[in-house]
Amino acid sequence: MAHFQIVSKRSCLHPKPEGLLLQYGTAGFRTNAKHLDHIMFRMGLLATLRSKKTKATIGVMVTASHNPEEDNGVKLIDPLGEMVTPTWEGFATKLANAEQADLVTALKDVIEKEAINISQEANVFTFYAFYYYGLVTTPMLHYMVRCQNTQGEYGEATVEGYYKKLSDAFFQLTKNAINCTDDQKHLSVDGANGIGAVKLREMEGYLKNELHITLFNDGSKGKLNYQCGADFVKVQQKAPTGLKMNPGERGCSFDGDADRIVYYYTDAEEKFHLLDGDKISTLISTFLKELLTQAGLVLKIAVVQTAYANRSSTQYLEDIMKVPVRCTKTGVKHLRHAAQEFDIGVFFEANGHGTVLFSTAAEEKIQQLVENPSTDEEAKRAAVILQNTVNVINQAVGDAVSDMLLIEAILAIKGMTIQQWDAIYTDLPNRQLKVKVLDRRAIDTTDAERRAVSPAGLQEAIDSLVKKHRRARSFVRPSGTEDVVRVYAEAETQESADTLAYEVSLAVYRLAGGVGDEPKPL
Ligand code: G16
Repeated sequence: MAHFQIVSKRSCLHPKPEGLLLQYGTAGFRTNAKHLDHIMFRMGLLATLRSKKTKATIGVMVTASHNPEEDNGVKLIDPLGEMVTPTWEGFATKLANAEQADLVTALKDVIEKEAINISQEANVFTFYAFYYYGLVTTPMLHYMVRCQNTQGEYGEATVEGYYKKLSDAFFQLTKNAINCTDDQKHLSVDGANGIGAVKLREMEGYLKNELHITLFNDGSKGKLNYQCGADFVKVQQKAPTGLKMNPGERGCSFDGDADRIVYYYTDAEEKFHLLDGDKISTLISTFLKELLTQAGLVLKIAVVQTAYANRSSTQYLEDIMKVPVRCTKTGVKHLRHAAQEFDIGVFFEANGHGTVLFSTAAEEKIQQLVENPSTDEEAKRAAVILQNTVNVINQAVGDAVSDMLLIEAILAIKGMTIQQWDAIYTDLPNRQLKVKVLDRRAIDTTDAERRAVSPAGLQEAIDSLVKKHRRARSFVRPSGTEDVVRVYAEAETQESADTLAYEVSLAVYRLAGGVGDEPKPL
């Protein structure tokens, strides 16, 4: 009982502002940092319980990720480096919203529901809980939690271990490069003024001569995610500020905590071309499928997307590549879940957040092929590349650095320029907007967020607006990381997509309790 008295006393040092209600959203709690003190304290408590329950290391990541500098956030990371389960997300919300006097009851409720034996498990948690890594990217923490809980089988649970594992696999892959000139080894990286820039600087030494990085927005000046970073580039469809690139050269942007990446280039006419998460998953799945064929391996490969995926990408994957495609709700935890149903599950959100999962059986089959002396030369080469691909990928979570190395390796191995990659299919023009409403929970959705079920009349309004445009599609959903409703529209022309996005925004504003100025045409 003494535990609870201590918790009660200490929690008074981190009081919950009365009446403040926060939800464990798409990726944890995310809001203005000044509202998060009590949340951080309470998530420390919950991580302790989760660790006792699982008898494993649990990660706690503090990050504002793609959000503005004044925001912050916290999320819990489960034993294999994945997001915490939905049940525990529910506990997190309950704990976060318990008034001061009810906190201990809320804690006891979790302990009871999950049958946690606090005294028996206390040592396990204490041992892991104070292992402090300092500043790392979100995916590095996910990676380390996984390494720790697999007793090092996944890799060494240190920053150096991470750099070494990824760079070694990258070197093995680039040995297969076709005529890779120094120019082709060059990449401009926008670090979003976040931790990814710092870590990439540290990692550069490990990459030696295989990748020449010019780093922009490295945090030495400029604000986190401000006019730069993957979210800015994807939503605004333009290059980040501060980045200097010649026409035709490759560039990429990380987000603030380096779990997302998007690529781009500018053509001779200075037109900006974005290669987002959909283009990335197409490149990766095509590469993997070709290797499986060369290796003679029969493994079920699929791509998981969300409603934001450009319809051209889905059609290309299904119709041309003959790769099954699944659609889930936004949030990598949902995509990951769907990806686990396949031997190889490539999951990417259009915003550049994603990775690839390999089942244990798939990894074993690849391994057997590599080790089998009777494997023919072509099959063996493909199997070795597959094995190194597994090693360069951070299967724990989407990881900008790991994704970047994989993409660079694929382009080098295929001898492919960014223009050739871009030409695989042509995106339908699209537009994303945000609408402020009184309470974004007024919007409820179904069918992997592709249809709105409330407020009444909204979906009907969207349906009739969509009909006015060619090859059009639109949906709305409440954000889980910002206090806004997101609107997505795509259509045959940019003008059409912009008009549709504006019209749907107006419908949201009028039917879902819009606040502030009415949306204006773009
Ligand atoms: C987080 C999630 C992503 C999600 C994004 C936006 O990204 O991890 O899965 O796509 O938020 O979510 P929403 O549209 O609900 O605001 P990050 O990079 O901020 O961790």
